[in-house]
Amino acid sequence: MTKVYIGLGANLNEPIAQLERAIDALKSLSDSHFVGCSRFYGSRPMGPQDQPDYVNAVACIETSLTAETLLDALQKIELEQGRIRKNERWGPRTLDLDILLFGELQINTERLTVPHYGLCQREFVVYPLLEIAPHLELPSGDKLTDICKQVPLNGLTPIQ
Ligand code: A4P
Ligand code: MG
Repeated sequence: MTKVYIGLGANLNEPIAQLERAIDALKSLSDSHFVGCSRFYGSRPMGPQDQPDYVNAVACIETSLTAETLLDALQKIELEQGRIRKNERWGPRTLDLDILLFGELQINTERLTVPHYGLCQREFVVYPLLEIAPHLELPSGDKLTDICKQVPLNGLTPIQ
């Protein structure tokens, strides 16, 4: 089994309910065991500012799926929750599920970049991650606690 951290984000159609539903879906993933989830956090939109604030969280699962098969499953959950992919980069969405870390693996394929390319810069990723994995080290050897020191909170607020 591989320990995997998944970033959850939503800012449309009752984002809290979207995240709750996504967590239920993660609990039902095949060949996987749900370990836990951070609190939910309100965050300011990264990217276009003319969109609602986001609700973000980070969940942990253990899985024997491959990273590609897990991505398929996560994209299926996004679609089931009404995600419409538009061309606008960083635009609003009912649900976004990103593979942040997949064990110690570093993946660079057409479909997958792991660790997630934005992991170390985004307050709505690093702080929820720190909450559930305070001793985490990235495959690069960097400690999550050190990364957090470089990332301002930017208004990130726990809402649960
Ligand atoms: N992909 C590559 N690597 C991964 C990975 N590690 N996990 C590919 C998941 N997917 C990965 O994703 C586009 C493609 O990325 C997928 O087909 C997959 O093969 P997408 O979800 O369709 O597109 P996207 O999410 O709109 O693009 P992007 O650039 O990944 O956006 P982000 O980085 O997810 O940002 N503000 C706040 N406060 N909170 C947020 O959560 N999220 C975004 C979206 C913008 N602003 C935000 C937030
Ligand atoms: Mg995404």
